Amino acid sequence: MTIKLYSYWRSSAAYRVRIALNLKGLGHEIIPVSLLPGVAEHRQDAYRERNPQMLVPFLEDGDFATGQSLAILEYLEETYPEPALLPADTQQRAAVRSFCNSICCDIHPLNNLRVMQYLKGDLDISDEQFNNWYAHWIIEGFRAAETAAAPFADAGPYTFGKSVSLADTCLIPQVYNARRFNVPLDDFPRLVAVTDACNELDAFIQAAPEQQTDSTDNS
Ligand SMILES: N[C@@H](CCC(=O)N[C@@H](CS)C(=O)NCC(=O)O)C(=O)O
Repeated sequence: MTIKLYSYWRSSAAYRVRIALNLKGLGHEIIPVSLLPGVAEHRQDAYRERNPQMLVPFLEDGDFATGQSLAILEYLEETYPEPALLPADTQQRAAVRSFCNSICCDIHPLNNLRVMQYLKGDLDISDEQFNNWYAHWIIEGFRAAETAAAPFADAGPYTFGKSVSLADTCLIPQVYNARRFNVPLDDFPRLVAVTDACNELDAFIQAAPEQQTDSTDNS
């Protein structure tokens, strides 16, 4: 049974799941859902019936289906445990999950598409105010992420040392977003080093936005 992932090339939440699917070597079909303003397939009936949350990613695995990238990552980890993307040790697992949550729950939602559209559209803020908002929440979150990842620098190239984990699947898409919006990363040398290391791995290369078939969908 083929795994199907409803995805948008520039969706960093979908990017997390694309990386995990590749790391686990799981064959899958990517189904593009355009978030492009004016197209907004994710808000149309056909997609809303599938996922009432009207967000990507959305995963189907046989009869099972779920949205929310963290739920999908945990589902994949439990259903397809090899290679493991969470450490065996309970406390280390909590540390990885805490890192993932800090990105997926405390940074990303503040800079999500619908939030950006509300700020720029309904609240009519200027480009400068928008850029300040965007950078503010990334810098605030990355300060904590840098502090969490820095002690592992001697242990290995990835966020928590020698093994790639769910932390990396969440970090690298957020760094992509930061770069897309020209957020300076000089204060986060460990996060940049981890990103460089991950981006040498085929699983991350193939999951990158520019590698997606819908990357010609301009936004
Ligand atoms: N908490 C959700 C967030 C998903 C999400 O925000 N996806 C974005 C793309 S990265 C989206 O579909 N945005 C559509 C919109 O904001 O209207 C998850 O982790 O899956």
